[in-house]
Amino acid sequence: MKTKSVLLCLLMLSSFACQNVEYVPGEETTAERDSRMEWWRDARFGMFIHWGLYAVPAGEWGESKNHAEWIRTTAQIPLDTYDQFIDEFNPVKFDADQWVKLAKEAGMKYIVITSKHHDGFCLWDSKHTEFDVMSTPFKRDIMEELSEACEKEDIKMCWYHSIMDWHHPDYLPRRAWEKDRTEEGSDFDNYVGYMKKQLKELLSHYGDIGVLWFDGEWEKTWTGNYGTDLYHYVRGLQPDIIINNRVGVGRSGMAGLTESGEFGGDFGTPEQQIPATGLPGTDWETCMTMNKHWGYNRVDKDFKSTKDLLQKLADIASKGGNFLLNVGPTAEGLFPQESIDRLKAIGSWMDKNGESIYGTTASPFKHLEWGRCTQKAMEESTRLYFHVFDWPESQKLRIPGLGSETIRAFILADPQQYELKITKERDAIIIDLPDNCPDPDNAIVILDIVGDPVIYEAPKIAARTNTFTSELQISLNKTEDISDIRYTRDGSLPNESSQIYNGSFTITETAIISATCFVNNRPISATSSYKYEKVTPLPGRTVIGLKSGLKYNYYEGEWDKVPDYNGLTIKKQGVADNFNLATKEIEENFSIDYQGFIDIEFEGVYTFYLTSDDGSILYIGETELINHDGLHNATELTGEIPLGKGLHSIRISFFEKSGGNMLELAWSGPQFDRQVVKSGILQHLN
Ligand code: FHN
Repeated sequence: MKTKSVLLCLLMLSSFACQNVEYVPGEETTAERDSRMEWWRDARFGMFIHWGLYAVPAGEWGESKNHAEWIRTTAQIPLDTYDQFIDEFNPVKFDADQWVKLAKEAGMKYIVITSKHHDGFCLWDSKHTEFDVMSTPFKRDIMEELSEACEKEDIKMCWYHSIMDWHHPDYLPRRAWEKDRTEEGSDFDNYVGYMKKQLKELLSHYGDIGVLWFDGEWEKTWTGNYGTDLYHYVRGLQPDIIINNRVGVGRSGMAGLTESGEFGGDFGTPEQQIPATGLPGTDWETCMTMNKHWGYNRVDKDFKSTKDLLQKLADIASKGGNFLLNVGPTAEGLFPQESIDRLKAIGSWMDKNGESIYGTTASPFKHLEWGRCTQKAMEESTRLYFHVFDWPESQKLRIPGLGSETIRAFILADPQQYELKITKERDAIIIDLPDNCPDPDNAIVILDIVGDPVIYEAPKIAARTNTFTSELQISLNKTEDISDIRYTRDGSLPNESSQIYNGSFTITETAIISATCFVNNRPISATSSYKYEKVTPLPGRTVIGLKSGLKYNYYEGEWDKVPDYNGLTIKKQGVADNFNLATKEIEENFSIDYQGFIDIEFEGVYTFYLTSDDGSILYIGETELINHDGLHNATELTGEIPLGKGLHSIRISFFEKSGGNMLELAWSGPQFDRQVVKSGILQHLN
């Protein structure tokens, strides 16, 4: 064989070798990761489907109709009773092609379906359990039919898979109320082995899978090491698959983002909420129900409007995230009509405006009064998509602080792309709009600009508190160094003769600070404005006979909010050194009511930071300063209050239902930065 042909063969062999690149943990380059994430980042919009045995009871059990996919736990249904749903699951109206077409026509690019939810029931033909769809009268592999339908429609098939499994004998822990299911002989590593075998089925027999959406990772048996191992295992089966952060631990509750230091998979998963701002450098996807339940609930008709869903889609895309919108099919295999109606309406909007969502990146603006913005880089220009939620009556669309040279503007839905007039006013670009709004839910106005966007943010106005009792220091900051900040104290619009900011200044009376960035005496940014009010402090008291610590009353019971203590039996009472739950006797279903005094050494405005899981209410004197009541994970609310020197009564009422519990009160004042309230200044009257 001639040298040349040998070389050619070697080259061919090496190219084949490259095409079957194995996944090697830790060896993925940024470029390779970007390539793997590209379809997902461009897609922006997917369908979540929660479907399983729980569709049979459809949320109803006994007197309650508010259950859904958690029904086995929320209704405390024993395993053998729940297993009977197997004989009733026969979704004869299920049509995979119809489902996939509904998703595609809605503009969704991927479908994430519950291959197995927490109840452990498997929607595919698994060789590793009888608790699967082949044991039902339906006897069809739903995942096979769906993956084939997705293949036909070029929709990415993705699996939701619950780590938590309330059915498998080796999964731990058991449900607290399942007294009859011993943990004896259970081996969690056996369960992990079972889960891996099932994942191998799901990643071997159904084609390329776009995303593995893990869930149910929050119980103490699942660890970061299990998570990292499972991530590598799954990538080893399908190297190009994308895996969410719930494979690991450290997800900050429903905020869905992984705490630093923990392994976060490929993207964060805010649930039923949208982050307040974009998260530069972080891939994330908000998942959300259309009504109040993930799984089908027959009586839940509280569906979000199409307008609300479209504006959520725009808000999420403007922050660089994906939107995973849920459908909970019925036991017959049908999407609820309310879901179909919304999917179709969203689809008709996407037909005209999808370009403003797909393949876009986050807004270059921090805030737009009338809507949102997404953007797309072109060759020598950038296309800005303005999502106008509130069509201005003036027919003038005001884009603040845009320093870029404009090229043209037009309505995306306008087939003629009629050019709209563009003018400049102070720092803003003004686009003249037609009087007829093309879409009251979200109308897209396109503005093409030269190069990358040049945005001048309005100056930031900062002070320690929003109110003050004697004086307050004000500072102004900006994000670039080419301009001067000019400001006024009476709320008037700064102009070329207004005071130039050259360092923080003090106010001693109520003032409205307004600030704008100027270059060559021309405003280039929007104007920030904030009112700082001078207030009278609540008078402190002198109280004789105080002792250190707080009085507390301790109660046990099950509540969804801070209870009304009148008529409740006090289980225990005494003196606590601080607001720290140290006197609790159990981890769930308890409430503690703390009362005492806090000693204020210097008059001024104090900020309190109340963190709790579950609910809490902070009272200072007669003021309910922070109401952080209700069921939630450990999150913080703040409040500020002007206090005179001396003693002020303080009270925190707290309750915990289930899951983690914690309570912490921190504060900052005229003489100190944020710190946990120290025990030494808390006192009580015997
Ligand atoms: O417990 C599940 C819940 O049933 C649902 O699947 C959601 C969807 O993301 N995830 C968990 C709650 O965070």
